[in-house]
Amino acid sequence: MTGSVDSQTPKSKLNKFEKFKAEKDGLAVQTELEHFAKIGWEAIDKTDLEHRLKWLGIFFRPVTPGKFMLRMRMPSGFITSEQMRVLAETVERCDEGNADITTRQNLQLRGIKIEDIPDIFNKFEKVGLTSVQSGMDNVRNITASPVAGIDANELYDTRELVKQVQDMITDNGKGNSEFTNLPRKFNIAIAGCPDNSVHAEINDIAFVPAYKNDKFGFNVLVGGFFSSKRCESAIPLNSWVEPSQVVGLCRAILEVYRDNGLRENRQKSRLMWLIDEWGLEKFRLEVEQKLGQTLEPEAPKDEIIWEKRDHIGVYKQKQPGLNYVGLNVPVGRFYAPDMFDIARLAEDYGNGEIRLTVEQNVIIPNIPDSRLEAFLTEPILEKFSIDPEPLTRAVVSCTGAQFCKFAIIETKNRALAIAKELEAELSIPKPVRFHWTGCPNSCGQPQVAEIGLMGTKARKDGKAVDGVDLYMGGKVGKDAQLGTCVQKGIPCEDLKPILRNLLIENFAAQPK
Ligand code: SRM
Ligand code: SF4
Repeated sequence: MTGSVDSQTPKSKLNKFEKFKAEKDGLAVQTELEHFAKIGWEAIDKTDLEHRLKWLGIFFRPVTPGKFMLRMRMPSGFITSEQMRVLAETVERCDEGNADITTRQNLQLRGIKIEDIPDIFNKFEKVGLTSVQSGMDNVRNITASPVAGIDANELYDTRELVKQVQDMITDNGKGNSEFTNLPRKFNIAIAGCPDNSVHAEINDIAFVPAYKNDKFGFNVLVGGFFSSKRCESAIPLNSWVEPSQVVGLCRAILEVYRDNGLRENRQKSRLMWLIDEWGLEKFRLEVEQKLGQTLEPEAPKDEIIWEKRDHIGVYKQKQPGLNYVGLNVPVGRFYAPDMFDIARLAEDYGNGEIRLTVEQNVIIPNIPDSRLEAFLTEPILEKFSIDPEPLTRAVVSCTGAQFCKFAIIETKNRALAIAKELEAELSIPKPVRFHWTGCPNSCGQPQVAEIGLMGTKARKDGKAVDGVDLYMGGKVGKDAQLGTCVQKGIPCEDLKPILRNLLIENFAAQPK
C-alpha cells in the first residue's frame, strides 16, 4: 500500500488533514512551484499555501506573510562549506533574512519569497541540498552524533547509515510518495556514541549502541514523542539489530505506522498511540511480518554509559594531529555574514566540513594542530565563543513568537537576556541546561532540561501576562529521563528571582 489511509478509519471520521491529504498528496505541489512563483503567494490555494507546501519544506508564516521559512534536511547535522555558502547567499538576498540551527541539528532559513523558490531549489540541487518532506506528516531530519567519524570514543560511525535511511525515505532527496502520508510527524535518531548525543529517548524510533556476543549493533526504542497533550519517553522494542538491518527496520516500522496508525484525532496519532492500542507484542509481530523475518528477541545492556557532551571547545580527533572545535551559537541564530564566515573557516582551517548539534551549536572539524592557534584568534570566536558562560553555553530555544503563530511568548531573545542577567549576578560553577519553548508543543524540549521553561499565559494583578511553566529534573545521556512541571504560570517579569534562587539552591551558584 502506498501512502494510504488506514482501512479501519471510516472516511467520515477522518480529521481535516486526512481529508485534504486524500484529495491531493502534499508532494503534488512539487510540479506547481513554477506556477506558484508566477502567481505570487496571495493567489495560491489556501490548503496548498498553508499546508501542502510544507511537504517541500516551504512554510508559510502567518506572522510574516509573504516571507516564507525553508526547513532543510541535514542528516546527522552535516553540511559542507559549499552548501553553507549557498544557504548564506539565499538568506543574504532576503529582506531581514536569517537562519536558525534547530533542535534537530538542522537549518531553517527565513525571509524567503515564493517567486525565488524555483531558482533557490535549482541551486540547492547543484550542491546536494534538499528540504523535501521536512514538515507536516513526514519523517523529520534524522539525528545522529555530530562527531561521527572523528570522535576518538565513538562505537560506530553512523554517517552512512543515517544517509541511507534518509535516502530511503526521500528517494535520494527527490521526494518519495511512499512516505508522504503518515498519520503524523515522525522522528528517527541513530546513536553511535556512548553519550546519547541525540536525545534517543524522545524519538519515534531510536537506535542506541549495544553489543551482542561481542558484535556491534543497536537496541531499538520506539514511541518517544512530545505533544501538547502527552509526552512519553521511547520504550524498548526488546530487540537488537545489526547496522545492516537498520534501513529495513525503519522501512518496516514506517509502513506499519503508515498503514495502521490512528488518523481520527491528530492529538492521538503519533506512533506511541498505536503501540498503546495494539500492545508492544502485536506491534512487534506486525513489524516482523513487514520485515519478513523475526527480530532478535532480547536486547542486551546498551552502551550509553556517559554523561551527554555539548562538544563546545577544542577536542582531539581520533585522526592523529587533527582537532574539532565546537562554537556556541547563542540560541542557534545565524545571519548571512556568520554563515559565510563559518564556511570560510571550515575551508581555510579544516576540509570544508561543518556539523550542527541538537544544542543549536556548530562544530568545525579536521583542523590540524599546526593551524589551531591561528583558528583560535579568528574574530568570529568573540561572537560564537568556544568557552561561553555556563548558562549561555547551554541555552536552547525554539523559534517563539518572532516567527511562530503557535507561540504564546517570545523565547529566543528572552532566554538569552535572562541568561546574561543571571550570569552577571551569579558565579555558576558548571553549565546548566536551560531550555525555552514558546508553547506546549515543546519544540525547545523543556522536558530534557535541568531548567526548562514553557510559554503560557499567567495572571498578574488581575491581568493576563506572558508567563512560563517551570520544568525541572530532565536528565540526558546515561539513564536519560524526562523532567516534569514543578511550577505553573509564573509571570515572565517575576521569573528572574525564582531562577536566581533555583541556581543558588540546586546548582551551587554563588552571588558575585
Ligand atoms: Fe516543532 C510544530 C519549530 C523541533 C514538536 N515546530 C512546529 C512548527 C512547524 C509549527 C509552525 O508551523 O509554526 C514550528 C515552526 C516554527 C518556525 O517558524 O520555526 C516548529 N520544531 C520547530 C523547531 C524549528 C524548533 C527550534 O527552534 O529548533 C525544530 C525543528 C526541527 C527540525 O529541524 O525539523 C522543532 N518540534 C521539535 C521537537 C524537538 C525534537 O524533535 O527533538 C518537538 C518535540 C518532539 C516530538 O516531535 O515528538 C517538536 N513541533 C512539535 C509539535 C508537537 C507534535 C505533536 O505530536 O503534537 C508541533 C505541532 C504539530 O506538529 O502539530 C510542532
Ligand atoms: Fe512554535 Fe510552540 Fe514549537 Fe516554539 S514550541 S516553535 S512556539 S510550535
